[in-house]
Amino acid sequence: MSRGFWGRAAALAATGILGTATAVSAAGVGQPVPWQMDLQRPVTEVATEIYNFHHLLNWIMLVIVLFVLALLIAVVVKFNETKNPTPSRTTHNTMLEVAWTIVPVLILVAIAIPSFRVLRTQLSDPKADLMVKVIGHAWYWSYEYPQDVGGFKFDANLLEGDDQVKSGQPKLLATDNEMVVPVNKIVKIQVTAADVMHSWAMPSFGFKIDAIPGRLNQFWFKADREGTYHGQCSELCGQRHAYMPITVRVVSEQAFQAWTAEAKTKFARTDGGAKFADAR
Ligand SMILES: [Cu+2]
Repeated sequence: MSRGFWGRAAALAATGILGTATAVSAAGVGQPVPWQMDLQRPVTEVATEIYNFHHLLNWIMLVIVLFVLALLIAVVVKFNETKNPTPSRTTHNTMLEVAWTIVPVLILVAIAIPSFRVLRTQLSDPKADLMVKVIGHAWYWSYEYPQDVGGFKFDANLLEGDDQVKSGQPKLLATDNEMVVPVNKIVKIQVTAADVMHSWAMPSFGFKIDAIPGRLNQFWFKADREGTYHGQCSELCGQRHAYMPITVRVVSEQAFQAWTAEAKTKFARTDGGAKFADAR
């Protein structure tokens, strides 16, 4: 039996609210799913911290909204003209004023602590096991792997038409060549652009990073789950901005070795290895 629109919407809203109770609910893994209410399942430490922080904020907001709503209802019911014909002329209440200054400060402090924790993780900059250079082009991404894993580069274009249908990959999110990285390894990406500004964004990894011509941005991730993850360019970069998706395949160490061995022969060699900025 199919539920109507409102039934479905209500069920999803309930899932969304209840979903906040569990650390990780069953939203899309590596890609969005129809009627998704939650964030995509986080697969890195940074993404997990962002996810938990997001849910903590939702709970705090829910409590505040319900509290203010209760106050409003109390005002409407108890202090309307009929019930309360001669209103109080009180203008000051020191205790109340102290309380409504201190309580929000405490709430902000409580929010600041996990917020700074997320920042600390994001900016921790651990030693890289693998460096990959990511270059945004109008309108596709290209990837360069350093000499120690074979020294090659390739483009990743949108998988369209029959190719997309045959691949079984999601529409507008899959690419012909994928960025492949090993699981549980610290991968650092150095991101730049060849023409206009782009942004390399991967929801399951919990970050997006601007790709800016003439500049090198850097970020790291350590995916703790094998799988295929999809993202999109997130900087409005022109006519085909919506058609330059990002696909990352996280595989086992052995599968990664096998892939690099094949990639070395399949893709263009980089002479002397891709040029990487000094990174630890
Ligand atoms: Cu772009």
